[in-house]
Amino acid sequence: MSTYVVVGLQYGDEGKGKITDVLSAKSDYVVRFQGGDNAGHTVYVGDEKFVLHLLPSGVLQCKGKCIIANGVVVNPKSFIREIEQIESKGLNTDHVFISRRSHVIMPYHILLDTYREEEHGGTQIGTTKKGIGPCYEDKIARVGIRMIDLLNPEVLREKIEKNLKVKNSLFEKYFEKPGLDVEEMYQEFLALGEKLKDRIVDTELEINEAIHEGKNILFEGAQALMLDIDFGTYPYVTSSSPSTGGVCTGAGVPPTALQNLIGVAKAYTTRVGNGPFPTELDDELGENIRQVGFEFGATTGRPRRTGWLDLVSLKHACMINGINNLVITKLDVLTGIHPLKIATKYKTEDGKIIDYFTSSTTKLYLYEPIYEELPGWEEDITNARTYDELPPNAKKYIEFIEHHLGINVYLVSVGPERSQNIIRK
Ligand code: 2SA
Ligand code: GDP
Ligand code: MG
Repeated sequence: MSTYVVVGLQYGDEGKGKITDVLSAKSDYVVRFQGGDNAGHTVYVGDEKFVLHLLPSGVLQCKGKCIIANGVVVNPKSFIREIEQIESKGLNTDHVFISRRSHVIMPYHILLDTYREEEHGGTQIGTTKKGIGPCYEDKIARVGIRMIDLLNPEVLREKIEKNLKVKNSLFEKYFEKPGLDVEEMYQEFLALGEKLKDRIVDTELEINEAIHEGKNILFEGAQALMLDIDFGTYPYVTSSSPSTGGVCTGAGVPPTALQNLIGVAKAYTTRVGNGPFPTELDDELGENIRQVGFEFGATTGRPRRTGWLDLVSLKHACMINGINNLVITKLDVLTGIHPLKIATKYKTEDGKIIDYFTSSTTKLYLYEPIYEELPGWEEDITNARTYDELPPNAKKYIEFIEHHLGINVYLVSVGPERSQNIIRK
């Protein structure tokens, strides 16, 4: 058996989609275990660009099965749209399945997410407005609708009725917006269930059987550790556990089955949405990185905030995830920048120097990063395919990260295309 877990170590958009695509060529299974269609995973195959939101990025290369496991929140309409998009490019999607236990993102979740984000005086998280938070809320409150419920007309109607009673009252009385119609929603979701019924299965059985048969399984994370509901910059986080630990509950897999824990980090940092970002570059250089790295949300198109690499948060992310292999992406974007800065410590508001990540989000806004400076390089590195083809200062940059974290960097990505990788032995 070989299991691989690919997770983001920063605030998302590290290039997990590209890495998953590369690794999935050898996978029998690719499994999404958390998040939903808030994710945007971009894969370039030649001149063709694919942006996957809900489907595992492995759908493009994996010859085996692609699974949306129980921990994912599923918008069935997005699922169908994405399947149709992929099929329109001539790819087969018969190997894509959804867990019977996955929770369904309903129209009222999307509205609630949107109204809250737009509420005057509310806490603007800067969500993707895909209904992710409200859907996970209902799951935990035990009033959610699961994929299996779409296949049972009586249960579906009852659950929609009960939910709309509460949600419509909130929409009408609190948000002063119109309520939603039970019958219309029931008919729509019953039809969606009918359309998807052959894909709705007990994915935990499939996955565990595959583990016992010694298959290659890749678990693909969405978002990242700094957006983790527990270990991220709460409340500016997503509502799931994008950590390696999230695989166990999100796919029904025992911890003992997880072997290769691969953490993906950009050579710098980006964040989309609100919340603290100690190494943010709110200047011309930050704008330059945004343009060169094409840092715009893959789902919403929002400009991503940019900044220096932050090893304090990266160390935290590696610790929680137990990362044993690192991937550094977008090293090419740093070409031509002198000097390069990497934060290794923070100075707290009362002058203390610390090298660990804080649980106090309010204090984090007051912390100042302490940087180490490294020399940059001028050479175009996008055609490098072996580590030795990198300029000495690019190697120094990689080795600085490696030594600081004590974790091997086994892949360096130097461009968005599938082949633009340096794999170190
Ligand atoms: P949500 O919608 O409830 O999950 O939002 C909560 C926070 O999580 C952040 N978040 C993301 N951050 C980076 N990338 C994500 N996916 C898209 C992409 C984002 C986009 O690949 O670019 O297109 O804007 C993603 N999804 C959620 C979000 O910004 C909030 O900070
Ligand atoms: P994900 O959410 O982690 O899958 O990342 P996204 O797809 O949202 O964002 C990463 C962006 O960087 C995408 O546009 C990728 O095509 C691009 N990308 C990935 N790796 C590299 C790289 O090494 N260099 C450059 N220049 N772009 C990259
Ligand atoms: Mg993304």
